Amino acid sequence: MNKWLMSTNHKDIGTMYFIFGVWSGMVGMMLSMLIRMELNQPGSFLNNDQMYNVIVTSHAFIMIFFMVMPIMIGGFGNWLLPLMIGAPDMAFPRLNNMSFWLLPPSIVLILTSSMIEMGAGTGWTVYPPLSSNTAHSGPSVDMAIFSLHLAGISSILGSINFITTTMNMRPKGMNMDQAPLFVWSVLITATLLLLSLPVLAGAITMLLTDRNLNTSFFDPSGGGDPILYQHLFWFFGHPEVYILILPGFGLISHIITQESGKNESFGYIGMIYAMMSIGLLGFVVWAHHMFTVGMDVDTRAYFTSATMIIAVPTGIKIFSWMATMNGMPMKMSISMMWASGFVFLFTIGGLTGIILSNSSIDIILHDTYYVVAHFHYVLSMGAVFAIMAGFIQWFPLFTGVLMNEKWLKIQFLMMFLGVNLTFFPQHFLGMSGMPRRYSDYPDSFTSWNTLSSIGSMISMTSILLMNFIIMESLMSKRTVVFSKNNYSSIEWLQKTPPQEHSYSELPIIMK
Ligand code: HAS
Ligand code: CU
Repeated sequence: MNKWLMSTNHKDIGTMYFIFGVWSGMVGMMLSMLIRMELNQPGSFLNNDQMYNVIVTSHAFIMIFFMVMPIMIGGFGNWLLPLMIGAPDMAFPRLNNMSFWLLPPSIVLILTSSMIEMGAGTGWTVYPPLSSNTAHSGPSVDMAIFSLHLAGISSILGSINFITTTMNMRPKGMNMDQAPLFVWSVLITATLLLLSLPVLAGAITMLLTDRNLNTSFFDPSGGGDPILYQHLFWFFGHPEVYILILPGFGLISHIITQESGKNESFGYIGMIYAMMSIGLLGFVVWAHHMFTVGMDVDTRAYFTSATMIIAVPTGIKIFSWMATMNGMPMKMSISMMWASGFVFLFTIGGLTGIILSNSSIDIILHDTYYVVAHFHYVLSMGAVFAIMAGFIQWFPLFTGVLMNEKWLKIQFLMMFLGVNLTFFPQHFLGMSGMPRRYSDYPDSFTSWNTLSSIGSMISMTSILLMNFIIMESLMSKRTVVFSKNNYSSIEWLQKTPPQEHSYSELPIIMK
């Protein structure tokens, strides 16, 4: 019991983050299925528009703060980062425990917030005046704010831990220009978190006092300005989207390098500078989320240009991954299928981002399903594909057992089909003007919406299959045998119990 509750072990804490993240992912997925059921055909299914918006809001919060971040940073970061730099554990093991245990109370707050009174139907952006006490009276929005406070504290403490570990606990011979790319990706992500989260905390605390203590930071009738909230939110919000993808970039680099049989990633130093540029530029493009607030043309020109420049370091990453793959065997491992799926689909999502960055085009597309399609290509097919690739790649390290490869392949193909069927049609809906965060639509949008809902059911089935594959592997206990540090020549040894193996021989440390 205390092994988990009071754990100071980076692997056990990493495992708890994985379990927490997967559980939240299931909740987030069920909410998304409710969304797709409501939108499957015109007319009302839930018969409650406020509830629909509460579901959309909870879905986003849970997927971002309780699924992607805990799994990528908490799960993979805790498990792999100390091992990759050869450290015995994280720098502050008890702080690490506290970072994790702040999350359960935080998710309880966000879930109860949606179950009491009217719920928080504000969207994950929580813009006033919709989130003010006039449009959202009752404690739901306040509880959502407290939930974000806790999740934010958790992330800030975690970031301090990762930065300190990376800086102070490397062996003497390992300079930063020799550190593995995943270590770099987590270091940069932690820096972004440390610089952006306090701004979000400030914004939502100002909202809290506006709601409860009669301040008027965002209320024009008291001299405030709701646009100020949007600036503060997106100064956090844009770096946040790179926080969601950068650790995935790190995972993908390792998987592609390893599975292509190379010793190091193509353009290793360039990959580091690309991630640093993406992180840095991520702080100066925030107003591309606010082109419709009535900005002057110079400001629009600046934010459009600055945003487009991010395609350059991102392109460096894409082309370096492809160069690393050059000459690899045609027969792919399952994790390599996810990794190549990532490179392909993330690029599609990135290109629609470039289209949205044109301020004049964005006036048309803002708040339509085109934006929803864009961010699900970079998240559901970027971040989630990176998580799946990493999870399958390192599953033997985490658990000591092997999954069924044939089922994993079927599961990959189902998921690939499902997510594309769900989100590709949303580009067309967006370009035809279908707005996001509405529970109904005109009849002319029916076909693409039905197709999208069918796609979401295929994705859900593939996730259920993944659960089954994991359970089957844990129950059958096919243990791992490593031959000469070659990961792809893992053999199955059915009879030996997993405890008899030492996993320290695993070749996870690589450049
Ligand atoms: Fe984004 C909205 C622009 C990357 C996530 N994004 C969102 C939202 C989320 C999100 C969650 O400018 C919605 C937030 C909300 O709730 O309202 N995004 C970009 C751009 C990039 C980008 C330019 N986004 C991401 C990543 C995310 C993410 C990564 C999470 C993982 N995004 C926007 C804009 C909006 C937006 C607008 C606001 C829309 C609105 O109206 O609300 C870039 O980082 C993407 C770079 C990647 C590539 C692909 C690889 C590069 C290659 C090099 C060659 C390409 C070139 C481009 C030279 C570009 C291969 C040529 C152009 C062609 C069209 C061919
Ligand atoms: Cu952005």
